[in-house]
Amino acid sequence: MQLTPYAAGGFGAEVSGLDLSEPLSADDADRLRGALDRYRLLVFRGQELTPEAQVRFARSFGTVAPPEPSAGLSTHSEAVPELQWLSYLRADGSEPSDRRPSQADVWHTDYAYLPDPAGLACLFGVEIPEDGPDTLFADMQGAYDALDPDRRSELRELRAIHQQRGGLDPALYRLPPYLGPGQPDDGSAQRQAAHPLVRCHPASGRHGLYMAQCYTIGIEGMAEAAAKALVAALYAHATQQRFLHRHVWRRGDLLVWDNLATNHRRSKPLDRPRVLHRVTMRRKGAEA
Ligand SMILES: O=C(O)CCC(=O)C(=O)O
Repeated sequence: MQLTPYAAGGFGAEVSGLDLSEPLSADDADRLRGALDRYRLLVFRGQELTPEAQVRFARSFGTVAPPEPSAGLSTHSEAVPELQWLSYLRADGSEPSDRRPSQADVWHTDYAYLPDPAGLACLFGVEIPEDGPDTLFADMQGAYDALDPDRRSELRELRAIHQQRGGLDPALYRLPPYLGPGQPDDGSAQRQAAHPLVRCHPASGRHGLYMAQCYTIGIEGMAEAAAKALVAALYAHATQQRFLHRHVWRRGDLLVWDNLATNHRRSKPLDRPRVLHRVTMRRKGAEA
């Protein structure tokens, strides 16, 4: 197994020399967990993975979390309920009727609106069109480190509030259909959680900005306008080119990322058939 870091700053690395359709050795699994804590994003190319093999691979990083309902995501099959299917087409194969951008088209960390969000996720490229969309990743630890020390201590005092159908500018995108057909909107599908705006990584001890354009609705104890301005300023900082990695998809790519340390988004809204398989995990041995 070989690791090639993408950047001098250590954000993202490509892993070669592993066939993930076969079970990982305990030694390789250990090295991959360590590499993910260090690089926050791992990319494997040229894999042939069944849904079962992807779930087995995901289990090397921790407990596989039950899928959460999200825009464009549906459970793959009853046989593999842990795996979600992220597609342009609807589950019945029809074209989407609402083509506005979705929450995946703005910067986010997955499921920030849950009290204990799954800390890790992996995506496998099954059907990949030419010309994207790509997936963009932002290094939220690198962005935090680059702030000046006073700013860092101020931010460490704050807690951000995240909501499932939220975001400081919800008009930007289409919200997912959280409710099933005929299910009354009694508010139960509207989940909310508060987390420190700066989270400390349980394995590396590094701090990172923890926020999501599509979920963060405010900062505890701060007026809405001030919270909006703060989150916008932090995004302007964290999404500078020097903190970004763009993944240009090929069929057979498998990506694993750490949601405590990164944000991600699609480079442009889906407008053509594309299928990714997705599994989310809770880190082994630590709270996510
Ligand atoms: O479709 C993509 O490129 C990104 C998917 C995404 O945002 C997610 O899986 O959370």
